[in-house]
Amino acid sequence: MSGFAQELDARVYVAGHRGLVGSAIVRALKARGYRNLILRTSAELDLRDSAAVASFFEKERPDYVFLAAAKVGGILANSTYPAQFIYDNLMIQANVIHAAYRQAVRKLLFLGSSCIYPKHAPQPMKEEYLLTGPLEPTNEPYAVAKIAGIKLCQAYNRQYGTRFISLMPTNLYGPNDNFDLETAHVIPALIRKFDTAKEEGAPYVTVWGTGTPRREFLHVDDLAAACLFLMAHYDENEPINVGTGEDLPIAELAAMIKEVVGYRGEIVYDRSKPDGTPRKLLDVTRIRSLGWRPEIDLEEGLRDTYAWYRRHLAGGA
Ligand code: GFB
Repeated sequence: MSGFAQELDARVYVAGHRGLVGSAIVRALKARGYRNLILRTSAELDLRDSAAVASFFEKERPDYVFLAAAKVGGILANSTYPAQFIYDNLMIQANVIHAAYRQAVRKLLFLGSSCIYPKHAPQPMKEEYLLTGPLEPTNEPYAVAKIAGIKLCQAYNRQYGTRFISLMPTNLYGPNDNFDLETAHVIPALIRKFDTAKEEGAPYVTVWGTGTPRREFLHVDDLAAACLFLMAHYDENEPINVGTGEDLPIAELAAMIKEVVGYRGEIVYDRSKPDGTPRKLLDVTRIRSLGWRPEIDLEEGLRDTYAWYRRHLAGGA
């Protein structure tokens, strides 16, 4: 059992601390009283550069690493920039995981994604469905990189006796998300679209696809709580799913966001845009059996995220 929960003086490196996930992990660590956080922006440390990552680890010698740095994006960004999605993620993971091994990091937590599972996996998706069928084509390069990250952790554990764990989050949302319409995931995209339409009095909002795909959404503060919990309590070689265990159709999500924003116009579906995978619900039996469950329900989380958007980005985003 790790002493992470008690070691408030430990040197904790959060890779990707400005992103949706990394910033939530930093908030959670600070709230628990961790005093020695190691943080670098991508301008200060390019994680795709092996030599730079190796010398950073040699100098800083972190005890614990949360690997939340990644090239991420919504369905359109994944299809538009497949080379960057596979290259950046492979490099970031390989460099950080190898340096963590070389510098004898006590424990590392790698963040994967629910898109690692086969497109037509039975629902809900159990951890053991990994590599049992073809992937969803719109994000295959990203998924292949994330699968490589899991395999890196497992191979290093087996050969070198490291303690590198992998966590598979479902679709995430919350403060510090990317609200750029071309590259965003569905929740920030729809928050922005409905908010702009309300401000401008537009008669309708366009939602991509058919509205029928189902997705599961987890607030990033719940994910961050799970990351700290697993850093303290999970030591298995197998990845572990983190989600709510509940999903809903995109059409229902759109109706909820419309309501939260207070927009009164219509919703129009653009069927020229891809639906992506039909369903992506995680089986969360494993993490539930360890005693962890999420606390923020979707409506509350959407209200919180919309309030954050209004405070930080509305108008100038
Ligand atoms: O969130 P999203 O981009 O990612 O799309 P995926 C989810 C669903 O919402 C798709 C629909 O069916 C979209 O067609 N959608 C409707 C929209 N309106 C919009 C919109 O305005 N913007 C966006 N982005 N979607 C990603 C993967 O897949 O999920 C990543 O590409 C990653 O690799 C991430 O795994 C969690 O759930 O389809």
